[in-house]
Amino acid sequence: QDGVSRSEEHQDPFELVADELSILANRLRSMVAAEVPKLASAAEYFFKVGAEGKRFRPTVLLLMASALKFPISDSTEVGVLSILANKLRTRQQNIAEITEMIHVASLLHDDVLDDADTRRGVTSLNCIMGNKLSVLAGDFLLSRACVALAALGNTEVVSLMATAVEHLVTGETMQISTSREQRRSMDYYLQKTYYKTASLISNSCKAVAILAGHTADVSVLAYEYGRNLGLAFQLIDDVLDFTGTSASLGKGSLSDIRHGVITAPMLYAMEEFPQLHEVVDRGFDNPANVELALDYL
Ligand code: GRG
Repeated sequence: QDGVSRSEEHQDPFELVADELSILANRLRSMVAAEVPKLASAAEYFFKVGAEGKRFRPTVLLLMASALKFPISDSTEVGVLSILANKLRTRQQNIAEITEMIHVASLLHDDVLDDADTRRGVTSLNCIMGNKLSVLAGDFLLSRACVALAALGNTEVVSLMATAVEHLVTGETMQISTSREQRRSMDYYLQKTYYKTASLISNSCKAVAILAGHTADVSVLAYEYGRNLGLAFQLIDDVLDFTGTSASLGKGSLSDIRHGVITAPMLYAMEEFPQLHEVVDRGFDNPANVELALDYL
């Protein structure tokens, strides 16, 4: 089997970076420590054991860092090259930390916008500490991410990550302010999904490639990989919103439809069943209408 053993083939990707993930968890907790006690407890909330989420983005980035590590031979145990390789690897790990901080900042703001009561299987921060502190904690995490980015001293990487933040905001805006036509367009959905989910993953994958000194063609491939993975991740997330349970999702199911957000499963169903357009037009404030739409899915 092309030199890949059965056990390697089926290895859990999260397991492959388990040690690095626990180092990342500790580093994140110290990176988000705030001076004022209220802000400190708000900022650390989603970095505490039990509220850390799946850590999909750090896992992808740590695996990307391992695949794109600075190439030195195994015999180079000590010396300038191995010191350099370790230094570059640490910088790649920093991107995983920065990305998770940006991601959590977006979740904090998202829960305020959606008035969500559950996130990552625990009560949302806005429910516990209120909207004001949730927004401030998100702002705080973003500024800590900026400090960590600046420390890397690479302007191209700063620009990539800032663009990803801009795209998160753009994608969320596209989601909350859509016209009737836009809500029914697959192109609009894919564009919004790129901004809202895939851009952070693709730009951070590219940053990981750049920080190990790879050429432009490699960093573009890393970007494309992240973009496709991010789009696939969101498509699956959108299906799970219909099929998952509160326990498996860490939040209530059917949240998209209840918020009037039309995602890919509904768009495909609308293509197949034109009568569904009328149901969608009526909106989903009425639970009976939600049930009616679900019959088509
Ligand atoms: C402050 C950066 C910033 C942005 C503000 C609110 C907003 C603009 C953007 C929201 C973007 C958003 C929540 C996109 C959804 C991305 C997504 C798929 C989240 C869920 O990711 P998972 O499943 O979550 O990886 P866990 O909890 O496992 O980390």
